[in-house]
Amino acid sequence: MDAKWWQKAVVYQIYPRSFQDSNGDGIGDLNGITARLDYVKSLGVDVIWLNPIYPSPNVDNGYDISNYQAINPEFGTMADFEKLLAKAHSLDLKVMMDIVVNHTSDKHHWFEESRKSKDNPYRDYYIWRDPAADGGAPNNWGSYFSGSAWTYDETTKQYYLHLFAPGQPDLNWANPQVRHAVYDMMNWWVAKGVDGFRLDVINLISKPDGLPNAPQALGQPYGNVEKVVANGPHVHEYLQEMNANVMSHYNIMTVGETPGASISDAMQYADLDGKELNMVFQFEHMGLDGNEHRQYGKWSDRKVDLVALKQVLSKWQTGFYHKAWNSLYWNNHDQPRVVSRFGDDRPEYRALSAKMLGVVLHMMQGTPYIYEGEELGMTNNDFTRLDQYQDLESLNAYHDLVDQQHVFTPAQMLKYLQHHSRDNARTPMQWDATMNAGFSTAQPWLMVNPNFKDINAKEELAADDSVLQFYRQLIALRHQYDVVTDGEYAQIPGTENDESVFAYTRTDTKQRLTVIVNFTDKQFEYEDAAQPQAKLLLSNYPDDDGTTLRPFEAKIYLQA
Ligand code: TEU
Ligand code: CA
Repeated sequence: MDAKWWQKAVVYQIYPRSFQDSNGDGIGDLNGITARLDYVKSLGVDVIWLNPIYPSPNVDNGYDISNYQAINPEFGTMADFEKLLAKAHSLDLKVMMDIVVNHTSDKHHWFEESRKSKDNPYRDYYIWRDPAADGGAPNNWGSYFSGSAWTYDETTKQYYLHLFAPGQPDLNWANPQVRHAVYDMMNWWVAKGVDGFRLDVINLISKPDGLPNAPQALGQPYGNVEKVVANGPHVHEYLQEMNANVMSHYNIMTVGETPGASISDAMQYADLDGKELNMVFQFEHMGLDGNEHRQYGKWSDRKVDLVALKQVLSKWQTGFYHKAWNSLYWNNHDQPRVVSRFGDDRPEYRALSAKMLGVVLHMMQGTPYIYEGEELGMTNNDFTRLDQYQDLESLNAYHDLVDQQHVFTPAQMLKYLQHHSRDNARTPMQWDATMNAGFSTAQPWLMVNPNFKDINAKEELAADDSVLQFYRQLIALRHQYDVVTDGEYAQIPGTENDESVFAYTRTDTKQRLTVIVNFTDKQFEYEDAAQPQAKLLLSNYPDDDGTTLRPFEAKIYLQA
C-alpha cells in the first residue's frame, strides 16, 4: 500500500499548560515547548498535537475559545507561536492544532453580540429557544459537565444550549455563516503553516431537528444528551463541506474527536476515500471500565476486563482494515494515565507494564498518539482531597453525585476521582528531579506528582532500559516495517477468551509480526508454535526462554 504520510506518522500530544514553563509563572507556555522540541524529536515522533492555545477564560482550560485567531497571553504571543512552528519545521516535526468549533467561549464576541438581542446579526450563530410551557428548559438534555445543557438569559428571556459548561455555548452549525467562518479560520491557520487539525467533539455539531428529549434513566435529573446529539443528521454533510472548503486543498492531517461514535459512524468519518477526516478518536475502549450503572458514566474504580478490551480493539482493527483508518491511543488530557489504569503502577511492575501497553498499541494498524509523559510511564497522581482538583468536570461531578444526588459517599467519589479525574493527566511533565520536576521555578498551576524524583525524562534518557528508550524502539519499528503499517490484524486463534494473554498477528505478503503479551502480574507456561522460526524483534525482558510468560512480559516476533 502506498501509505499517506499520516499513516506512517506517530503523534506526540502536548498539553501546553503542563509541559514546560519558561517565564516563571507556574504555567506552561509556547517558549517552554520550543525549548523542549529537541527532546520531542529525539523520541522519533513525526507530529506534535497542541491542545488549544487561543485566548480563553479557562472555564475548561482552553476548550472555551474567545478568539480563534490569536494566542492566549498566558502561553505567549503570535510571534512565540511562529518561533515554535519554525523550530518544529526545522526539526521536520509537523504541527497539528486543536480547534474547538462545536462551541465557543461565552466571552467570544460572536456570543456577546448574539445574546444582546433577538434580531442581532449574530443571534443565529448559537442555539436559542423559548422556555418550555412550565418556564423551564426547552428539553431534558443534561450537560457533559453535570446539570442542565440549557442556561436562561434574562436579556432576551430565552435559553441557550451548551452541551458542556454554561461558558461554552454551542455554535449553530445549521447556519452557513457559522460554517464558513470556521472554514475561513482553518484556512487562515493553514496559510500560517500548520500541518493539521484535531477537531474537538466534531460529531456533536449537527443537532437533531426539533431538539427532542433524550433518554432519561429512572431517577436521573436529565436525559443522556449524547444519545440524541452524537452523529447527528447533517454531520457528514458538514464534514464533506469542510473537506471541500479546507482539507481537499492541502496535504494536511485531520483527526476528529467523536464521543459516542460507533464503528459504522466512524467508518464514514475516517473512510479511506478522504471525503471527510483522516481518522477519529473513538471511545469504545475507554468506556469499558466505567460505572456499572451507565448513568453514572466513568465514575468507578473497576479494573478493565481484558477479554472485553481485546474484543473491542480487535473489532476496530478488523472492521477498519482496508476501509478506514484508526487512531491508536491509551492516553490524552481527558483520560487517566494508562499504566495506572490498564497496567500496574506498583514500583516493581510500572516500567514493565508501561512497556507492555506500548507494545499492544504500537504494533496495531493506525496512527499512534503518545500523550506527554506516557513515554516515561508517568502514573496517576495520588490526589487525596477534593481541593487538590481543578478540573471542572471532576468538581461538577462530585457536587452533582455526592452533594445533590447523594448517589456516592464523599469517600467513594474521591476514590473514583483518583481513578478517572482528568487532572491525573494534567499534572506537570516530569523533566528531572529538581524542584517542581524541572517544569517551573514557580508554584505550578497544578500539583506535581510526588513520584517525579523517580520518574522523569532525565533519568530515563540516561538509562538504556527505560520506558522512554523502549518507546523510541517501538516508534522505530513502525517506521521500519511496512507490516506494521499495513499488515492484516488477527488475534491468535484460541487466545480470544484468555484472561491473561493478549496475542495477535499482523500479516502481509512478505512478513508476519507476532505480538504476545501477558497483561497480568502472574507467571505461567506459554508456548506459541510459531515462535521457533521467528526472530525476536523486541521484548521488555532481557532474555526469552520462549515457554514462560513472566509478569507483564511483552514480545514482538518477526517471520519473513
Ligand atoms: O472532550 C469531549 C469529551 O467527550 C470529554 O468530555 C470526555 O467525555 C470526558 O472528558 C472523558 O471521558 C473534549 C475535550 O477533549 C475536553 O477536554 C473538553 O473538556 C470537551 O471536549 C469540551 O470541549
Ligand atoms: Ca509560563
